[in-house]
Amino acid sequence: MYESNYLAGNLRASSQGRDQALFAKTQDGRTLSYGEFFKGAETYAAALMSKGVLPGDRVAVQVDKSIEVLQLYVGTIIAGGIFLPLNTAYTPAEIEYFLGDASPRVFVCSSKNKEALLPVAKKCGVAALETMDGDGSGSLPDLAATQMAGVKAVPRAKDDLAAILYTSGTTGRSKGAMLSHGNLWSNAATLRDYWHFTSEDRLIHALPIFHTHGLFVATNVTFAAGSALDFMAKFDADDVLKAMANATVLMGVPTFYVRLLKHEKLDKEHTKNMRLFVSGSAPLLSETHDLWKEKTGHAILERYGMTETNMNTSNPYDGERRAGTVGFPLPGVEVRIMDGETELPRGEIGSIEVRGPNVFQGYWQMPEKTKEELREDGFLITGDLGMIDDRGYVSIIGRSKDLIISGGYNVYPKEIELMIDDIDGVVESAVIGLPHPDFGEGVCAVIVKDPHADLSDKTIMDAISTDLAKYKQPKKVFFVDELPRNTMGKVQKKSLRDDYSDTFIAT
Ligand code: MLC
Ligand code: AMP
Repeated sequence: MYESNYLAGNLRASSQGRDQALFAKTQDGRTLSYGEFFKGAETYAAALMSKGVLPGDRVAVQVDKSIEVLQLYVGTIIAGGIFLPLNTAYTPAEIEYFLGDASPRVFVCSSKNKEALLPVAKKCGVAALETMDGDGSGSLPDLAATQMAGVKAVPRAKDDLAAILYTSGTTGRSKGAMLSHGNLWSNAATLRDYWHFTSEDRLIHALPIFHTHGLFVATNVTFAAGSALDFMAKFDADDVLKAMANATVLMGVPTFYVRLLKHEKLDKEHTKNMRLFVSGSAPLLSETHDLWKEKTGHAILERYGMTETNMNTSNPYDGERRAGTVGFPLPGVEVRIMDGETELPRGEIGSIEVRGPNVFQGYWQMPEKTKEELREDGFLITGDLGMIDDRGYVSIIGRSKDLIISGGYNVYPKEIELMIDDIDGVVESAVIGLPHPDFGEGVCAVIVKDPHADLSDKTIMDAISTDLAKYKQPKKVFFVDELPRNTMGKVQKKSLRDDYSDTFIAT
């Protein structure tokens, strides 16, 4: 029934014949078997088709986390559509850009946001606006409930698109990374094998499901192995610690581990059922790695990925998991360190480039951007700086792209600088990331104002907060007389980061 659809067929195959096996348990105690999950996904596929979704149509989704969202994801794939998840923190102004750029056939939002988003959807020519809430209710679930399961999957090949995930851009404009059926499945199968996932596993799923980490790494690997999910609405250290009694794996961003380490009950006893702790999306401090090992006896396995590539490298399952490194290139993935057009030898720092079946198809309707970052030989210029040591471990040393990663969310300074510079009385601004004990990096704005302007941090925040997602908003604003510049006139963000480095860290 699913065979002709590359991704859906593969996701389904691993649990074939095991329809009674547990797929997910939610926090309110609801359990869902694989059979029930896929039946529900088929009704979502039928609902989307009844709304006119044709192969290649985009289905944009900004809703609270629920199992039904995963059914909608798989249902979109079964219907031959392209799933386009959006961060729940995005404001209507931010959503307008995505809907305008991707022209989805269907947009699914929370019922609480419907009033604000209806005019936005109309303006962008979206044919159908549907609702879906965290408790599984809404107009789309209602429609799905009237549909029959058993719909035949729409044929889709390996190179057809399965998803578009927007990543913010250095110019301030977000870019839609196009991921194919083959991109997603190859990575899921590789990670299942590399991390020894089996049907005996139970993964604590506390990540959001609008990004690669929670949607593809955690969920697709679970499908690929026929494992089960402990499905949580959001990260809560208490809940996660409790779940460890029956679970085997946790995937998280470094903030998860930092917060769990603060929990008084974290010890070897509470983690004894667990076999694997995975960290990624942002750098894990060696200090966090070492403390975790000391308290739990487990070495966190750090891996490195990107929206454009899924996962690229991973520390080994067996063998030394080296703190401060992201391990080895995954099977089938090539990593090289470049200085311009020259490949550097081991031990030298340069630009990290990756190639493999995991690497995306390019940016949606941005051929020029795609050309800038995806080389003709298939290597993607990641924008990360790193090196490979003599044993083959890859380390990320920094970034050539001007990017802040806060609690695993990417924040591109340019987007915020453009908004701040638009405020009356602002001469110019620089947005930087400063060391933050909880989020890794905290967003800060350094602003030069007109000496006669009556501006305070409050007036700045008032001016940008309506249109900017909360996690992107500066947690601190500084006013200065001028920004430091080099001889070329370029703002020296490193010097600013040094000047304000203690802002969030008590000295
Ligand atoms: C929430 N806030 C954040 C924030 N998350 N601010 C900065 N950065 C963040 N990441 C804001 C809240 O709005 C709130 O504002 C205040 O900070 C404190 O919120 P909180 O209650 O402590 O936050 P919480 O809801 O617990 O969320 C923190 C978190 C969450 C770390 C659990 O951000 C999270 O789940 N992050 C994971 C992101 C992720 O999945 N990244 C993967 C990308 S994929 P106020 O003012 O209202 O108090 C990728 C590729 C790869 O990168 O390699 O994986
Ligand atoms: P995103 O665009 O959200 O997919 O973020 C991808 C970026 O996150 C990468 O280019 C890296 O800069 C960063 N990243 C992901 N994993 C790690 C890691 N383990 N260590 C350091 N940075 C990471």
